[in-house]
Amino acid sequence: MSNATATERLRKRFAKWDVDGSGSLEQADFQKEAEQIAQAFGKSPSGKEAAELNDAFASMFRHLAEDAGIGAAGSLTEDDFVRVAQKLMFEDGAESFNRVLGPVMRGIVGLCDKNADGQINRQEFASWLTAVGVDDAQATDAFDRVDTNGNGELTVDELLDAVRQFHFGELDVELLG
Ligand SMILES: [Ca+2]
Ligand SMILES: [Ca+2]
Ligand SMILES: [Ca+2]
Repeated sequence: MSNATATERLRKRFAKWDVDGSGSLEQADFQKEAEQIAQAFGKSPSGKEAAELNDAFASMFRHLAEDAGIGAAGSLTEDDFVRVAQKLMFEDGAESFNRVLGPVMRGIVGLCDKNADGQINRQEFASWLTAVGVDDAQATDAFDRVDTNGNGELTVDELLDAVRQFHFGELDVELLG
């Protein structure tokens, strides 16, 4: 694991999540992010799936804000974000990470899971990566790396592991856009 890679990836994540470009993260950024993700998956930004994803982002933001010592109505600076996200990933461990990011991942899976079996197959994954801007050629390779038990379906846990590994610099598949 390279700590420099991890920090750089968190800074990029911060920049992506700062949807309004204010230089800090607020609850409102995540509402816009949820709407944009829903639209990228061809769903209505005011629909049920977008609302669920918005709730999931809101609960994640509350956790990060609390850890940073600010209220849920406050703003997270880039340094705050990198510090609390690093603590979550490198100190708190997989269980805490999955608890905080799990609802967001389930929300995205809900948008992408066309056959509604709670898992992501190859075809669903290809449309996921298209929605976040990864080309098809990379999708097959990425699927095999995320599908660690090789059963042809991605579970929420396999997807969460992949996000952690991406942020550890161990995997180059960016699932969150
Ligand atoms: Ca912002
Ligand atoms: Ca499915
Ligand atoms: Ca699997």
